[in-house]
Amino acid sequence: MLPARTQVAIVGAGPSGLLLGALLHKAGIDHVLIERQSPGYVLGRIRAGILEQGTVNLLREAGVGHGVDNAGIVHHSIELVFKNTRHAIDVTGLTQGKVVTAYGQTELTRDLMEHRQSLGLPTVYEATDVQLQGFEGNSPSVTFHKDGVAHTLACDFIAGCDGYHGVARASVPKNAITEYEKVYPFAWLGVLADVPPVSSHAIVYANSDRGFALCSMRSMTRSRYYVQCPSTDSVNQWSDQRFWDEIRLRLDPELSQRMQTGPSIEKSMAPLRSFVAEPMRFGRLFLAGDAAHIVPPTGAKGLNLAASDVKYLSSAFIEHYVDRSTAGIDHYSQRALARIWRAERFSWWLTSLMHQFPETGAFGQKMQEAELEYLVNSPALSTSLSENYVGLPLDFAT
Ligand code: RFL
Ligand code: PHB
Repeated sequence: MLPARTQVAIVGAGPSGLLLGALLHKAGIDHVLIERQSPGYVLGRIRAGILEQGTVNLLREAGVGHGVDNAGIVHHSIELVFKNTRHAIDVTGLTQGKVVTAYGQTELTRDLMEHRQSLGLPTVYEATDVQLQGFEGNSPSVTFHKDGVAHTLACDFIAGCDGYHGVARASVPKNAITEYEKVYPFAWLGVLADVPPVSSHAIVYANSDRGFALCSMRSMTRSRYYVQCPSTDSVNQWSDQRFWDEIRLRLDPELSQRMQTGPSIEKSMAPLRSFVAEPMRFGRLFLAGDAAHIVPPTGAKGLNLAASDVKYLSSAFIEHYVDRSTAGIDHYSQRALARIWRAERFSWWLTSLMHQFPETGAFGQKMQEAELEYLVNSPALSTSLSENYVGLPLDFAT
């Protein structure tokens, strides 16, 4: 039976909504999670792969760290390929011991779902016609249909964790929100294959005059690779053979030769976009994760930013219910946006440095290569890259 009232209604059961639910439950705050899709559909989306230390710590704090602790692959460096040569950046050495962990969004989402199920927390999957009401006043509610039956869930607060195409941001009056957006003129074609990663100790980011390529992993036997391609391409233009031939041409000779290939088990296109909506609070409605911002995946920041939003938002609700203070709620948007804009800058910069744009040309390619030479040889620039890659601190003076 669904309750008719809860403290926090969470819309969207992606990583943001699930993690927020786990943290609220731990703090004794009631919530209901409402998701448009089925659990299988949510798990079928292959997305992010790299977790910052802060994200891993938050998963542990939520009681969901076992998966990443058992199966996550800890990385101390990243590798940059340009002019057919590979260079390692000692990320851990340049950040006083910080690391990143390769662990897929699919696996993380599965851990969060199983945790939720084991606790019997209220979740509605395949909810249709989800609508948000009354958040500008004192009596917000979420209405939806499930199996043809209409439901109304009254609540104190609504957390809009429903991604870029969700209903939460779209429910806000246009004059109350400012949106900043940049759409990149290319996409990533991603392939998942059961072959050992070509470089298991580091993610490889490759700049080449044929376009960007990335080598990542999901385990020691499962690889996730990407190539930059025109936004107008479709998956069926890319046979497995064409993909493997192309990625080899964009890597240095040693990796290209070492790369093992096999049949793809998933293949998808991702458009690249930078997007921020300001503010992230509208009365009793709070946006978190992709509902409020998108980064191009180059810096591996999307999922990590979702996690830091959830950290700020769960702390704000805990301060409200446990400490009877509105300070966290009042500062949520400002605190979250300070970190988001820094991650937007990093993702935009790395995307600009590594990809071929229509205007890049021979001169632009030389400029990218000169900047990459400077980067790998300058401790200052390598440190800047590293401290952004492992994740900036949670709090800034704002
Ligand atoms: P999600 O994962 O989009 O989850 C939102 C959930 O809300 C549901 N929903 C609704 N539920 C109820 N009512 C409605 N009206 C609803 N509308 C939508 C959706 O079904 C969904 O289950 O957002 P969340 O939780 O904020 O998590 C964010 C991350 O998923 C995202 O930042 C990253 O995956 C971004 N991203 C990547 N990040 C990386 O760090 N590395 C990557 O390689 C990477 N690849 C990607 C990506 C995002 C992609 N998108 C958004 C298309 C590749 C793609 C294709
Ligand atoms: C991934 O594993 O999917 C991945 C890793 C690093 C990125 C983007 C995606 O920057």
